[in-house]
Amino acid sequence: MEEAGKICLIGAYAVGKSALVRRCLGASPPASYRCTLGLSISRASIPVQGRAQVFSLWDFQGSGSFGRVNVLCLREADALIFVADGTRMETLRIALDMRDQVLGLTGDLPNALLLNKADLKKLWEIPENSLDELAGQGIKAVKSSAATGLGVTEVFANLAAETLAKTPPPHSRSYAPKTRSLSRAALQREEQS
Ligand SMILES: Nc1nc2c(ncn2[C@@H]2O[C@H](COP(=O)(O)OP(=O)(O)OP(=O)(O)O)[C@@H](O)[C@H]2O)c(=O)[nH]1
Ligand SMILES: [Mg+2]
Repeated sequence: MEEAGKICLIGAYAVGKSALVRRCLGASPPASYRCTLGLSISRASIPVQGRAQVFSLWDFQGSGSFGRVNVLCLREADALIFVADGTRMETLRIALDMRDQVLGLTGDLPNALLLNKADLKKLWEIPENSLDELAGQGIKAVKSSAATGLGVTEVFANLAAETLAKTPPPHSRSYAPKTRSLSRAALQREEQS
C-alpha cells in the first residue's frame, strides 16, 4: 500500500518516542530502556475517516539539539511530534527549542507536543497550568502515556487526518511528486550554526 505520509518524532533522550511508536503499532513499551541509535523507521496503519492509511513513523535518536543529518531527514516530513517527559522539566525546554528550530526549517507543518509519561503522576514536574500557557502561545500540547495508551491514538489519528487534509493520498488525486523541501537559505543557515 502506498504511504500516505511521514510522521517524525523528535525530543530529548528517553522521553518515550520509541515507546509511543510501539504503542501506535499496538504494543506496550519494552520492560527495559534501549536508546535508539540514529533513526528507526516503522510503518503504521492509521485510520482516517474510517479508512486505513499507511504512514511511516520516523523515530529519531534523542538529543538536546537537532544536527544537520537529521535536518536533512526532515525534508519530506508531513507531520511532527515533539515529545517531552513530564517527569523531567528540562525535556520540555528541549522540545520547545527543537520545535522552534525545526518548524523554522520546515515551515508550518501539522504538529503536536506530547507531555509523555502522564501515568507517573507522583514524579510529574511540569506545572498544571503549562497546557493553558502553551495553548496561549498557539502550541497544541497533549498529555500522553505510552504505558497506558492515554492520548496516543488520538494524536496520531489527528495528525494523520491533518496531513491528508493538506496533501490527499495519491489514489485520491492525480499523482504529483512532493515538491516541498527545506529552503536553500534555511539549510545554509543550519550549516553555518
Ligand atoms: N511509565 C512510563 N514509562 C515510559 C513511558 N514512555 C516511555 N517510558 C519508558 O521510558 C524509557 C525510555 O523510553 P523510550 O521510548 O526508549 O525513549 P526514547 O525517547 O525513544 O529514547 P531515545 O531513543 O534514547 O531517544 C523506557 O524505559 C520506556 O519503557 C510512559 O508513558 N510511561
Ligand atoms: Mg528511542
